[in-house]
Amino acid sequence: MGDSMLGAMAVLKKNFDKYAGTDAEKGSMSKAELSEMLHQEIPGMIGDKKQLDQFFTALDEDKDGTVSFNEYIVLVGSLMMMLKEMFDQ
Ligand SMILES: [Ca+2]
Repeated sequence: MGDSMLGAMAVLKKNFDKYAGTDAEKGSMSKAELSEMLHQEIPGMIGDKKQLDQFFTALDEDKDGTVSFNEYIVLVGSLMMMLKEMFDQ
């Protein structure tokens, strides 16, 4: 699928599965998994635990204590808007 939009979406899904799958709850990301993903995939974005807590709370829209795939997609959309300048270059 390479550089197609479908390929990019497959990468995002694979990325979610990779981090969501590290504990027993494989369909969603715990705070630890989200932290790991952000540190690995977007180094420097999260500074400290307080920032992570705020970020996690903002993402966990249904307040069930985990980030589902739907909530993750919202995160990706937000990141794309935040980092738009980077992609424009
Ligand atoms: Ca949730």
